[in-house]
Amino acid sequence: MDLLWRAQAVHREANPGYRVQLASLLSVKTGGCEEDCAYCPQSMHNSSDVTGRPELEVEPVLARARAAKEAGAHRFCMGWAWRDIRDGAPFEAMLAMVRGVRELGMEACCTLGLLNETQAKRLEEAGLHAYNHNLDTSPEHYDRIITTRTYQERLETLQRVRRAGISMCCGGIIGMGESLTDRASLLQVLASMDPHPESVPINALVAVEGTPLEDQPSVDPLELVRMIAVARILMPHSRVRLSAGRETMSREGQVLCLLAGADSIFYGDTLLTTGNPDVQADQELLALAGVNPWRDQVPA
Ligand code: SAM
Ligand code: DTB
Ligand code: SF4
Repeated sequence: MDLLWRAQAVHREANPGYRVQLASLLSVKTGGCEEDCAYCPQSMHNSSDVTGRPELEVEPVLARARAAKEAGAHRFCMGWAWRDIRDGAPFEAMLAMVRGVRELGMEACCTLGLLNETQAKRLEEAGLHAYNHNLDTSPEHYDRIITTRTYQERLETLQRVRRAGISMCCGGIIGMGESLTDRASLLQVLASMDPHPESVPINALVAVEGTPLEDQPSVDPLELVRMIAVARILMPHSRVRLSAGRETMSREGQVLCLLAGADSIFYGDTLLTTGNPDVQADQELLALAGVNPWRDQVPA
């Protein structure tokens, strides 16, 4: 109760006029990823890997963005299952998608894996608002989750994103066998960044069959509430996103997360490859909680 109270006090002071941002998510390039992230259904190291799905082209992606906007989304996030995106046709198509989303008057976010300096700069020039690149867990627990790339490589991409002037979306996942100290350690890394990441997604593991984490017990929603509350207290002005894991949560659990300081949700029937509450259920949830979606004009 004390934690919730403190988180709420911080949140109300730092973000007056309580509002929740609705972000829609679309997987543009699905599956076949070279990395071995133990949680991820899209890794080619996992038998869950979804193969044979063609990469989406610019027009269908923009049609989805338009539909998301009409349904009330404020931000459009696009995912690519890459270790690092190749220059050439895929990168050019991705830039066209970013420009198209911006022309619709939405915030554009994308997640493409590791980036080099030139790629970061070109993304900024195309008008990208935010780059999502999660640290996922603590530096101490990381090696048990991913072996094909290091924490340090992730941090370097984040630094390039910052230097290019793109806002940073960086968070993690709970429920991957980590200790409470690991959770604290991840939050410490994030909160030690200066400035803090503008956006901090907190995901509860979706344990997908065929991944090494398939048998992990499901996350107690109160654990998610705690993680969000501590993130809010440590990073008062960041947007804390209640991300994966909502589909199996009760409305009450989700309302507690909002109360603890979450001010964004993924909005739309799917995340990347797994489900999410449907749009109508979310509209009802927000109305019942008396929370207003973010409707402001997106800054140029
Ligand atoms: N390949 C890029 C990368 O890893 O940065 C972008 C896509 S990746 C799927 C985006 C994020 O989704 C991951 O960093 C992870 O935090 C989250 N994620 C993936 N699978 C998940 C799962 N089963 N449960 C919860 N979060 C998950
Ligand atoms: C983030 O932290 N969570 C989103 C977004 N960033 C890209 C992705 C969640 C993916 C959940 C598993 C899936 O649907 O494949
Ligand atoms: Fe999945 Fe991204 Fe890891 Fe690839 S890099 S396996 S898409 S989380």
